[in-house]
Amino acid sequence: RRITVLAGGVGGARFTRGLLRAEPEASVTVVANTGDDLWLAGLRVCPDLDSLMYTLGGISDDERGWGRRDESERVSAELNAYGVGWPWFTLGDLDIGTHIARTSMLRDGLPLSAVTERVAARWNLGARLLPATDDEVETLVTVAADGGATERVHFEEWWVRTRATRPALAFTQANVAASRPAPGVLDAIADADLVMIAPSNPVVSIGTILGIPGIADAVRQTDAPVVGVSPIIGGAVVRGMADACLTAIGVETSAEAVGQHYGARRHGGLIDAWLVDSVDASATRALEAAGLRAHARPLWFTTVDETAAIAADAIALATS
Ligand code: GDP
Ligand code: FO1
Ligand code: CA
Repeated sequence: RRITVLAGGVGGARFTRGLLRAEPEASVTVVANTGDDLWLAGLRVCPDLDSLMYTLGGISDDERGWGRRDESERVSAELNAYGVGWPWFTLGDLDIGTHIARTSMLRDGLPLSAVTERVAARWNLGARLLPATDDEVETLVTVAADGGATERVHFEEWWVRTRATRPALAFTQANVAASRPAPGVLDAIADADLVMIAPSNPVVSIGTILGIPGIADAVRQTDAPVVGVSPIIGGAVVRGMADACLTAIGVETSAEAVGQHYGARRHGGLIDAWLVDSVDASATRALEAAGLRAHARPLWFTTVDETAAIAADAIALATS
């Protein structure tokens, strides 16, 4: 069975780890968000690709959800002393090794997709990892500035430096109109037996992937069923800042509203089925009325086995 997952960082990585346990025989392709990527201290940093690689490779700091386990921060301290980079954005020493390797290959002229394949080959991921695009498409957040003006800051600055305390007025993806899906992305969606939308941030993770010209159409047109898992439980984000992102695009922070936002494929939307948490069971009727298959069950990723059971239920909902 060929399964293609659209994924962001932590939510996408944890979900995919469970999926691989539930479906050890499946051939899984992960299409990863690259909108959080940035140049920092001369290095190309790809937070969501790295969260996926480290988590699936079994080398992640699971408490934080990003970065390597058993990490040290000596190089970051040196960079801070030189005034290079962002003092509030910490790059671990082992993580910097990944960024140097990646940047070196990019400098040699390889596209990000080829670089990712080479870097990921070191770890036994059990899945193929594809960046959504080889082009630099970075998410910018519009926030209010002094004197009634607005300014745009990089997503990581808005989130990590100011913890989403400046209300987001809009999200834009620099350069997105001219970008193209990375090689293999459209085929992975068209040729899949099942497409899954991970419980990732619907705006800055999944929204950014779907904004790359051609990807949303591929999802609408694939012969495979498309199933999503809600990142919202009981009207709240499990972690992160998806609520602040959803508010900016005028979508309520609820499992039902996010399912409706993706919309039923039979009515021109992106999904056929939507898995919500048990506390959101009352939303299933409205979701079904909107043309979706809907089912409720606990959606907390407490253990890898429990996450595998969630992934298995999502597959059953989409394919039963
Ligand atoms: P990021 O790139 O690290 O922000 O990660 P993603 O975009 O992949 O996922 C972030 C989303 O994961 C957040 O909106 C959370 O609501 C969701 N999430 C995190 N843990 C869980 C969980 O245990 N269950 C569910 N259903 N969603 C989760
Ligand atoms: N998140 C933080 O909250 N603080 C950091 O200093 C930080 C550094 C960092 C370095 C590399 C990397 O791949 C990820 C990093 N993150 C950090 C996490 C991450 O950028 C964001 O939490 C997610 O992208 C949010 O979607
Ligand atoms: Ca992210």
